[in-house]
Amino acid sequence: MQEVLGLPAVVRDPGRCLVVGVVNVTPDSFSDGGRWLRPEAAVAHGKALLADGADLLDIGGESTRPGAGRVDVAEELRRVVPVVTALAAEGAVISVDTMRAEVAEAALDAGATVVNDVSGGLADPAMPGLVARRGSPFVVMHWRGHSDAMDSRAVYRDVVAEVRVELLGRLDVLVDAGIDPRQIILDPGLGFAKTPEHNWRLLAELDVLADLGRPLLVGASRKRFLGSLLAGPDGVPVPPHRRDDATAATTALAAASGAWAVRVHSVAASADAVRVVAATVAARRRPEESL
Ligand code: PMM
Repeated sequence: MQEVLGLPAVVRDPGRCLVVGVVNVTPDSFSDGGRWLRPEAAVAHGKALLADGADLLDIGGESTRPGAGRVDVAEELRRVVPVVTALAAEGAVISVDTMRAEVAEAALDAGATVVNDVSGGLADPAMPGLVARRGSPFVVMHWRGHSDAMDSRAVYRDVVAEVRVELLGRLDVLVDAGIDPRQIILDPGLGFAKTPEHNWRLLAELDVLADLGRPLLVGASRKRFLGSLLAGPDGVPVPPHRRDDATAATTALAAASGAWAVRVHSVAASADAVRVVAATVAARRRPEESL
């Protein structure tokens, strides 16, 4: 597994795919909007995810569901900072899910370690400079524009090849901006300017992206393509909270393809799944020890 500069020892090399638990402090996220909007509820939820086996917590105050508008920066800070402060005090390793340098900086000051930017540093020109200056691990997701426009940009001739090239392009730009490449974690951005077919294709060929020389984070949890897959005869997608078993299946697939981490809303089954994959991989590497 490739090194990520700036991570604390507890999550540096666990010998398996890491599990990142999601804490959305938002009224409108598609998967869990409104449930953890009060800081006390968000903190309690974060603690429950840690108890279920989360290695990191990803805390965000802006919904990126398709069609969503932007939240203003003061409100995003108001949602995120107290929750980061409280969960950092519990010893959690925290990533802040934000496209804004100002929010990222406040979260880092409050105890966050990782910056998770779904725009990969494109939405805020100040983000690359901040990440370079702070030396924080930086999740760079594949992104083609804000949520109100992304569905119209889900056009590819070869989604895997194009996501690969566009992520490599971001890597170049960010390194030119002064970020150490060892800080960078890449993410294919499932559901962001992607149709269900694009998401399945990316999941099927994650190994192509896992080969880019940087760790890969995969966020399939509760996304629409899982809801559509599981639709009943009426064709109605199952609701987000009924997508967790399918999410755990995607965790196993991602871990088996060499993903560094998965980002999930419900942690327990994924924490088991990454251990199953690690044990299987370890057994495969020691054929002389098997009967
Ligand atoms: N997906 C969502 C939000 N943040 N961050 C990364 N790095 N990768 C993702 O796939 C991702 C993300 C959308 O899901 P949510 O609104 O339910 O959290």
